[in-house]
Amino acid sequence: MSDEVRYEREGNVAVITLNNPPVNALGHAVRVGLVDALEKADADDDVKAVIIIGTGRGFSGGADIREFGKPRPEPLLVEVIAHIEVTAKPVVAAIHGMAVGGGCELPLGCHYRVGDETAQMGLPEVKLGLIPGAGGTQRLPRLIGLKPALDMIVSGEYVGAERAAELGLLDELIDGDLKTGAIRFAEKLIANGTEPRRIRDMQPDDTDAKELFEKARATAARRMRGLDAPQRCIDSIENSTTLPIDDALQKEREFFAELESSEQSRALRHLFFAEREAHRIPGVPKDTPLRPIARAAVIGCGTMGRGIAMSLANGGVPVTVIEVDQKALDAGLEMARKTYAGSVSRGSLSQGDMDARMTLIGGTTSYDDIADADIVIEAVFEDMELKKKIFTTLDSTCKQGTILATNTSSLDVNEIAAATKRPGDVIGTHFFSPANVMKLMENVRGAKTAPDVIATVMKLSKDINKVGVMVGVCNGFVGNRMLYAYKTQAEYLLEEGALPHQVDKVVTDFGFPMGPFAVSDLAGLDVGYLVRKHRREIDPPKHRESYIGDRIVEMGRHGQKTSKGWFLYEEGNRVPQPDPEIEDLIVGISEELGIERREITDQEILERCLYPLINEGAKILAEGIAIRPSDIDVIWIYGYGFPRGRGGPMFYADQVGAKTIFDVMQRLYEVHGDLLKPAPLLKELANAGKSFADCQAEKKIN
Ligand code: T1G
Repeated sequence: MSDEVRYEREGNVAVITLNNPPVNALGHAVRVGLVDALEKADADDDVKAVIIIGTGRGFSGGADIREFGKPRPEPLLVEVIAHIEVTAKPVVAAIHGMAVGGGCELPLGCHYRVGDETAQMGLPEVKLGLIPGAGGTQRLPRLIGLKPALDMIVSGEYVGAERAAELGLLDELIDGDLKTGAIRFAEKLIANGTEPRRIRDMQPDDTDAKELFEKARATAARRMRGLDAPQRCIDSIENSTTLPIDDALQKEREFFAELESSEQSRALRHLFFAEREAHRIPGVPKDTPLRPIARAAVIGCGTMGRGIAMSLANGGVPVTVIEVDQKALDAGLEMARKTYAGSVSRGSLSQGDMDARMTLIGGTTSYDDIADADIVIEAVFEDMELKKKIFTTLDSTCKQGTILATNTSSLDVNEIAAATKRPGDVIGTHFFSPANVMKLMENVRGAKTAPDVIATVMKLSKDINKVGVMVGVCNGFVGNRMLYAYKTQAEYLLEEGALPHQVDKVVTDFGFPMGPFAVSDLAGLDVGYLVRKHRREIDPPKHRESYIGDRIVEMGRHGQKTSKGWFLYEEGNRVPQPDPEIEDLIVGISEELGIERREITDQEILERCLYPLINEGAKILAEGIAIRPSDIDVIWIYGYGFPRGRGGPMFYADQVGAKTIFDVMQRLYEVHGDLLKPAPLLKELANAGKSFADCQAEKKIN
C-alpha cells in the first residue's frame, strides 16, 4: 500500500485508511492507493466486509482542488467510486470530521455509512463554481430525497451527524471509538449475511419534482445572482428523475467539465486559496505562539462597538462593553438584544443561542472592570485625539500582555500606538459595518506590532468566523483607500454628465449587490459628511473633491434613514428611486463648475470606476501596504461585495489584462490629470506582459 492509503485486516474486516494530511484530499496517490486496497480486499477470501476510514481532522476534504484546470491522471474519482460500488463485499464508510465534496461522494459509493458525533457531511462544490462531479447529484437525491438533496447541493452547506442520521445519510451513529464501532457494524453485516446496498439501484422519489425544481431555480437566481453553478446543480439533480443513472452520470461529468474551465469557477477556486494564503504573513511564522484570548472588551457601544461585541460573543468569547455612562450603555446593549431578537424572529438564530450570546456580553462604565481583558478593541468616533486619550488610559489600566486594538477605519495606527508605552501590543482590527454581519477583518500592522499579536489577532478572526487580512498603515489602509479612488471617479462622472442611477446600474450589472450611491444612502450620508469635514481640517485632500454629496446632506437628506439621499425611498421600501430634485442639483453643480455635460457610456463608467480602483491596488502593492494581490481580492470580496464570480479586483484585472487597463488609464490620465496616472507597477506588468498573479508567484511566502 502507499503511505497515503493504508491497509490492514481485523478478523474478517479489511480496514482501508486514508492518510493524506492535512485533509485527506483525494489526490492521485490516494485514488491509486484506494484501488489497490480494494483489489487486495476483493482477492482475500477471508475478507467478508471492508471499511474505509480517515486519519487526522476528518474523513476527507474532497477532490484535490489543486488538480483542477489540469489533466487528471487515472484512476479518476468517479472510477474509484464505481469500483467501490460494484464490490461484491459490503463496503462501509466510517466518518469523522469533514466528509465533503468528493469526500462525501466516496461514502455515497459505499454500501453503508457510519459516523461519530463529529461528522460533518456536504457537497460544497457550488461554492467553487462547480457541481458535485463524482455522482453526488445522482446518489444523494436517491438516498435522502429530492428536497433535502437540492437544499444541500445548491447551498453547499454541511449537515452534522445528527441531521445526517435523520436524513439516512448515516446508517448508524457510533458512540466511542469510530474504528471499533465501524468494525462492529461490519461484523453485524457479515453475521446477518447482508448484501451490499447500492444507492445507484434506488429509485429517486420524484414527488412534486416539477414544483421543487421551479422553486429551486427561482431561489438560486435570486440568492446567487449571476452564478452558473447553482443552476447547473439543479439541472443535474433533475436528470436523476428523468434519465437512466449512467446517462445522468455522463451528463454530470459534462456539466462539471464545462464549469471547471469557466472563469467563475477559476475565480471562486482562486478565492478559496486566497483566504488561506492571507494567513501567511512575513515575519510571523506559522508556529508563532499565540496569546490566550479568554476575555475581551470593547470600548464604545455604538453601531460598530456593539457589532464587534456581538461578533466576539458569536464566537464564544466573553466580552465587556464600556460606555461613557449607564444610559448610553443600556441603550447600546438593548440594541444588541433587539438585533439578536430580529434573527430569532427570522428563524436564523434559536432563542437559546440568543440567550447564550447575550449572557456573554457584559457592560460597565469603568475601565477598572476590563483590566484583566486579553484584548480590548476600541470602537469610538474617528477622532485621533479621543483615541489617543483612550489608549493612554488602557495602557495604564490593562494587565501586561493585553492586546490593544483600534477599529479605526483609516487613522494612523502608529500614532495611536505612540500614545502607549506598549506599541508592540497595539494593532488595528478594522471591522466592517454591520460588524456582526460583515465577514472582513482588515487587521492593520503597526511598525512595532509584535508578531505574536499579529498571529493572535489573525487566529481570533478565524475563531469568530471572520475573514482576516493583514495590511499596513496608510490613509484608508487597503479597502477604503481603494474605495476612495473609485468613488472619487464615480462622483466626477456625475459632474461630467452621468446620473446616480446610471452609475449604480453599471456597477450592479457588473455584479455588485448595490451601486456606490445606494450604498452611501444605506450607510447614512451624514456619517461620511462628518468624516470628510473632519479630514479636510486635519489632512486636506491633494485633489479637488466633488461636493455633490455635501450639498445633499446640507439639504437634510441623509439617505434611507430620512427616506431621501442620492435617491428617494418610498415608505417601507428600500428600493432606490431616481429623484429629479437631485438630478437638477447635479446639473446645477456642473454649471457652477463650468463643466459641459456630455453623454457618458456604460463602458466608460465601468472603466472609470474599476480601473482606478485596480490602479490604486497596484500602488498599494508597490508600497507594501498589502502583502499580495490576492489579499486585496479577499478584502474586496468580503468587505465591499465585489462579485465572487469575478474573483476580486486584482484577479479580474488579470482577466482583462494589465496592458488593456494601462492603456485606458494612460488615456484617462491625459484627459483628467494626475489622479488617474497609471501606477508604475501596472505599467511594468503591461510592458512585461505579466499579471498580478505572476507578481504574487514571484514573491510567494512559504
Ligand atoms: N484540495 C486541496 N487542498 C485543500 C482542500 C482540497 N479539497 N481542502 C483543504 N485544502 C488545504 C487548504 O488549502 C489548506 O492548505 C489546508 O488544506 C487546510 O485547509 C469531485 C470536484 C475540509 C472544511 O470544497 O472546506 O471534491 O493553507 O485551513 O479549516 O465532486 O479545508 O494549509 O497550505 O481549510 O480544517 C470540494 C474544501 C472539492 C472543501 C477543512 N471540497 N476544503 O477546513 O482546514 S471539489 C471542498 C474545506 C470536489 C468532487 C468535487 C476545508 C475543510 P494550507 P483549511 P480546515
